[in-house]
Amino acid sequence: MSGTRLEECAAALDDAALTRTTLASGSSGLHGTEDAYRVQERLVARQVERGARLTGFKLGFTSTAKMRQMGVHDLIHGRLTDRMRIADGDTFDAGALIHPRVEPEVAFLLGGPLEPGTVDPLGAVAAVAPALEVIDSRYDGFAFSLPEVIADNTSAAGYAVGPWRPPVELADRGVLLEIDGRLVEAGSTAAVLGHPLRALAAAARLAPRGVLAAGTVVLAGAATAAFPLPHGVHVRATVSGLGTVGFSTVPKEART
Ligand code: OOG
Ligand code: MG
Repeated sequence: MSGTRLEECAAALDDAALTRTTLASGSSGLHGTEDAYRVQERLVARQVERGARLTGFKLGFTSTAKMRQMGVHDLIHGRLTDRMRIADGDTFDAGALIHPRVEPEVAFLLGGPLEPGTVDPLGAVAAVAPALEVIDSRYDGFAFSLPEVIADNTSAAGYAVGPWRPPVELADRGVLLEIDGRLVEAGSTAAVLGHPLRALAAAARLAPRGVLAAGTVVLAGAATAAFPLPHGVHVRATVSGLGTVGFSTVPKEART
């Protein structure tokens, strides 16, 4: 694809997010993951031009629960910005989003740079925490091809991270997603590539050089399927041994 065409794809996705409209899958003519990551780069650059600051790196489709839900079977990655950050315990206005979903994750905080191809990624980890990711596809009905979801910055829209703690063993920890105290999804950290540290190793393999710098948050990918995010509820994720993270959503009638 020409540079102009890549830029047009990024602009279409950017406009969809800004105007709360969706694109039809297949409308872009986007094929191939290399072009898709080029579009993602341009899409994120547009957000940065509007003042967003890059804060993190996210992996997607690291669990079979997610791959099955979305019908996409390859690991993908995207970028997180400060504009997507939801403070733990805060109230989040999802009114600017199209059709948000929420999913429970594990987050890593890098204490030092994670160099490409690092075999022992734990050495770069300063802290771990339970996390919630809010995803919001800019495609109709969350229906997309692999290149399309990559171009769309892997549906990234928001993320909340619980209290950071020094790394603990993350193998086979129970993961719960609750809405107003009702259990809506349950799984295990083992669902994330067998162990969330494998997601971190994948990040080291896939991230462009310099992206995984000290202070970067890395989301390992959802351990369960994502759940539609309702208005006016409290959402909570718990990872056994790691703790909880939660936020409330603004009631529909209270939105401005
Ligand atoms: C893409 C985002 C996938 C995950 O944790 O697997 C993702 C989507 O499901 O729309 O963030
Ligand atoms: Mg996710």
